[in-house]
Amino acid sequence: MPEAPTHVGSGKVRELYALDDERLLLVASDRISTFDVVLPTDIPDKGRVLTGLSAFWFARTRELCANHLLGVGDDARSLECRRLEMLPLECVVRGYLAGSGWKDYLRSGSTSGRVLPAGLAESERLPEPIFTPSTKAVTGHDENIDAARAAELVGAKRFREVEATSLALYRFAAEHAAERGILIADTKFEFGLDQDGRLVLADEAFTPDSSRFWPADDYAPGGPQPSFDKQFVRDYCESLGWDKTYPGPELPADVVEGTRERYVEAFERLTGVPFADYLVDPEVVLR
Ligand code: Q0Z
Repeated sequence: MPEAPTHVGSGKVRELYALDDERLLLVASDRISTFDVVLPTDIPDKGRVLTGLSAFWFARTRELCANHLLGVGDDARSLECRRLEMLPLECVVRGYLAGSGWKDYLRSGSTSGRVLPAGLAESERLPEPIFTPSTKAVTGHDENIDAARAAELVGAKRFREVEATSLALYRFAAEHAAERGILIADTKFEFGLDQDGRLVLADEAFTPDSSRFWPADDYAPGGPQPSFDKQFVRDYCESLGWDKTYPGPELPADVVEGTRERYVEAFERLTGVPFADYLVDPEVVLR
């Protein structure tokens, strides 16, 4: 008899289980967070959309970098993964100036120790994508660090490898997404090492939870951009005057349904696969 998976970790909206010594199961729930708070209302199919997108990108980028994907669960919301020795680094690539990159730039003209051109506007496309690693904070926000600090954490040679690999992955996905009307403003990767010390892409890849997705049609630098997936949720929460502390508000049915449609739209635009086909046979995104 196969043993029941052991729960080994929780993220905000995902759970991690050990299948055996070599394999993990990463399960994406339908929970949604906004302003760093997980809301009490689920978005049906969100976990399946994110799992399908991750699997799609892992399959499409395997020539650029090995990854941890072993298979997609029949439930369409779980990924069977190779268990790795994780690097203590959040590998962030920014193609546009948003979030903490923009905040850093306003204060110092730089982010993660990288000096940027003067006069950039919020959400502006950068002259070229930049690698802005951060440390994994156990609680609170990840802290942007410079290349020297990142190289201390993983070694200079490994640092150069994760930087080059991260930039190549971002360029590939950003170009694919832009052709389909979605700007990937920035993204976060986690890498691990296999038994032979080879670099392996782990965790999730180019999901709207690990990346900023913007609708290309509405792109207008000079201020914050609407989120492809979460904008209805943010607008609704702002309309309440909620103070962004726990507990978050319940979402009304129209916000839930509109948000679900945006996730499914992102899935279908990026993969080219009807979401209903993915639910019937999750491995369709791997082909
Ligand atoms: C990923 C995380 C989640 C909680 C550990 N292939 C791997 N090998 C070893 N460790 C990990 C992976 Cl993906 C690993 N996390 C992040 C994900 C819930 C934490 F779904 N932590």
